[in-house]
Amino acid sequence: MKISTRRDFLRAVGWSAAGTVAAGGLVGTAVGGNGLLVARRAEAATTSLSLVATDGYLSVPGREGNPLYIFGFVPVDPALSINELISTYKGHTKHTAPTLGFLQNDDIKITLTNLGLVQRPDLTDAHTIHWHGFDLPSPLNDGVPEVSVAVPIGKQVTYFYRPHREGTYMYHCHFEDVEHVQLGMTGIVFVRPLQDGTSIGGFTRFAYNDGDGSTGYHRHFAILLNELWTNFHDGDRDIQESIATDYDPQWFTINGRVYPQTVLPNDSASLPAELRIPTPNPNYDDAVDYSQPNSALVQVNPGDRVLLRMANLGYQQHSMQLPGIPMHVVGQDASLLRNGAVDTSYWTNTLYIGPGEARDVLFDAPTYDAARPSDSDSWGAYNVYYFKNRDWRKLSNFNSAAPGPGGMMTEVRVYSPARPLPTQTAVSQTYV
Ligand SMILES: [Cu+2]
Repeated sequence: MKISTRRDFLRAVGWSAAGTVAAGGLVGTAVGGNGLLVARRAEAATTSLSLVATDGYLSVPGREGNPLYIFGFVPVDPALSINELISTYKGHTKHTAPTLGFLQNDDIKITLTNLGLVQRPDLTDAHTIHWHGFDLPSPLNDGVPEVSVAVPIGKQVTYFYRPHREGTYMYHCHFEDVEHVQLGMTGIVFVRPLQDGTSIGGFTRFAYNDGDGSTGYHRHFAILLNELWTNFHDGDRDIQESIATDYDPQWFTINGRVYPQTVLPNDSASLPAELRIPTPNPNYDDAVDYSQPNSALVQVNPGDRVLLRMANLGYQQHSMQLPGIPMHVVGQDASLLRNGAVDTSYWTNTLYIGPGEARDVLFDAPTYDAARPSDSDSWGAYNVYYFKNRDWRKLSNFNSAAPGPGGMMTEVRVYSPARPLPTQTAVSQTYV
């Protein structure tokens, strides 16, 4: 395509469907290594969703009555007008951002609306969405403000994606990114392989186009690691500068929660109060928000093959352990760990993951044994295995008077066959 006008440019980078969508569709054929399929499905779909960007607060043990100031993304009804979005969501953000899952080669449109900040009306920052780790982004839709557009307060931009390579990734705001990422604008995005829905090796759902079922799973869970450093959060709240080289976080989170918040279910207004995380919002006369929607609880049946879709958007490396259950790392940074015919996946009891990195980790849930350490919740009796940071300094909740571990830890609950869990229908589903 000869590019002579701005409209041609937008078409060339995929902004306008008319310029880029190939007609028809072949079911994909594997080419080369890494299980990359290139063709779109004949029934390739378009998914549209909407997010808003604004500020708010979240609760951590040790800061009772003094919640941490955050920025974040909230999923919203696309039918709402900008004024309706502002009146409903401005100042009521959440962390972490919703886990997004799409099928390889489908078209995705995400509309981002910047609602502005209640606590900092002086701060006129734009926001963007950056899908981190994708190897074929169109620059205009990549959310890096220096080379694409950013969304000013009161405005909307619709991003367009067609993810060609399956795997687990992450997304974040890229505007003033050291600040906005730490403030909470982070989430997991994953791309399901075209192989999904076929039956290979006894599985119908897979992490990758592996061709042999070696990345098949029964249940999958999004696990996003972050840290919280009070200076950034209190500094932004109070119009004070933070020096990033002094970074010294106090809380270590999974999906925006610290243990034992991590084992509460996904937030829902239908839950009893003791299963939700209330946050008094100082900007609204301490009216209660529920700002930490995403559970890190891993509920499984004995014998399930389980996929942990992990990413780290903190600024430190973490080492995660699951004592009692070996972990099989089959994917790294959205790449199948296979080099031609050579299997480069590995088994480990300690998983290392650096900032901006992703891992796909499989494990097999053990049989239920009533003689092992066990407990029960509203679903039933379970054996518990702890998925936790290896570093004891990251297993406490700063300043909290509550006894016991905290921080970057959650539970794998293997339920008694007396009441098995139903088939999982969504990533990170929780059962109460
Ligand atoms: Cu931002």
